[in-house]
Amino acid sequence: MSSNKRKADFVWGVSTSNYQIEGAAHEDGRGPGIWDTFSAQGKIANNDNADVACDHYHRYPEDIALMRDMGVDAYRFSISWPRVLPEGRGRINEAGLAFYDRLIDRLIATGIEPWLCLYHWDLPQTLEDLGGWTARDSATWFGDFAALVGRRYGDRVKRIATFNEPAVFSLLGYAYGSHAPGKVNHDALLKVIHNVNRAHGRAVDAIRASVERASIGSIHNVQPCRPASDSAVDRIATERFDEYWNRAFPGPQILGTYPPQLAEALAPLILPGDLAEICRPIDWFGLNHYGPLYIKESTDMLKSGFGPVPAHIPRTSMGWPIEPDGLRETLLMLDRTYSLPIYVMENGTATIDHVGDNGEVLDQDRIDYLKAYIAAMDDAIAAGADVRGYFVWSLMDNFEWNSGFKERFGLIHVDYATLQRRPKASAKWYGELIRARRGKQMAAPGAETAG
Ligand code: IFM
Repeated sequence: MSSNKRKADFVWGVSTSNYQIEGAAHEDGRGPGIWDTFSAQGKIANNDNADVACDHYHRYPEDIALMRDMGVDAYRFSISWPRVLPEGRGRINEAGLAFYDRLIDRLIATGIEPWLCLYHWDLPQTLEDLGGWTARDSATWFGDFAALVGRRYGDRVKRIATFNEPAVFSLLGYAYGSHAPGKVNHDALLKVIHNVNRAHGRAVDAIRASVERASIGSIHNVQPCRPASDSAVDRIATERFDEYWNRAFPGPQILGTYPPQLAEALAPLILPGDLAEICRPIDWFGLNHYGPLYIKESTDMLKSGFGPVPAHIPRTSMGWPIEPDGLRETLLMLDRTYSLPIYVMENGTATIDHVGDNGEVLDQDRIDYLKAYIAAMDDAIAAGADVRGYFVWSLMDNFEWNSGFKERFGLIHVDYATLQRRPKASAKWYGELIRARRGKQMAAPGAETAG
């Protein structure tokens, strides 16, 4: 596809995930998931939980109206596995499936394209009790779940991703213990990596078989890994960490091979035929990107850990480095390595937002961040990277996993006491950017633009 055509079709969107916004944790037959268990163990800041979250389950019409006001082309959301299959397999919960029918139908009626992600970290607890992703059977469970979703929504939804950030939930869940299910176990981590990859392959096949003209991707967090110091040990730790964080999933899924250190560690788990089952043709690469990582040798299980961000680099309220050029570098690297069209499926920042006396939320830091990162994406496109869309994380403030509600990533402010939504200054800014860019595309179809 020529770069002219690419620009004219560029997709501007916003992203969320089911567990972070839906709430209704105990309604309409949803089963428990691993994050419900993890939260009940007191593992979340401020002892928060997502039982209510943003109450999107009931307020989705208002949320779609807010998206319409912003003028986005597309909305990326995820399906709650325990809402549609309360035990993870077998018994289907019709009420859960019907919720996503309502959501999808309303998006389409509003002119917003639904982009569906199958797994954003909400594993049914019943499956976890059977070993979760450490069990080889998990690939079959996930393939069956994907087939159910494909059959039910595939007439209306064509853009489907298998997993969101498999490296994050695997490593934080099994190497660092800071995310559900809160384990620290190297053997388990290796099994999880391989089984999640096998599950991806099964899901791709299930979606191809059930959805006509499906456009399938997988969404990965990819971040340049930089040694926190010049020492040899930090450089070695960084190489090791880069394999686990950036390459353990896209490598086998798209290129059919694990990176070298992982290939050796995983050898006893890889059965004949596994790699062919994992490496199924997909249509696009979903990139989630926030900033680079500074890695140091550590006493953690992987002997690699998160080091300090150099003092001169600005940081977000979560301490994440703000380095837009890292996005340009990452997009060009992905384009060279995987040769797939790329969609930026998440980019954004946590900021400390206050509601002013007149109800305004002036989040200039978020606007500055988004402007700089979108400019870096433009630079990557100008340098030849095949980037076809950009989605802000996130549509609205939400449950930021083990940080609870204290970190706010939204374009829309959510008052968790009243559940009132208020578009922040950044929502207005993003809407204007989309209109300006679309205006240029329509004025000169196919022209390269930089608004
Ligand atoms: O909130 C998360 C999201 O669920 C996955 N990507 C990163 C976001 C910000 O931490």
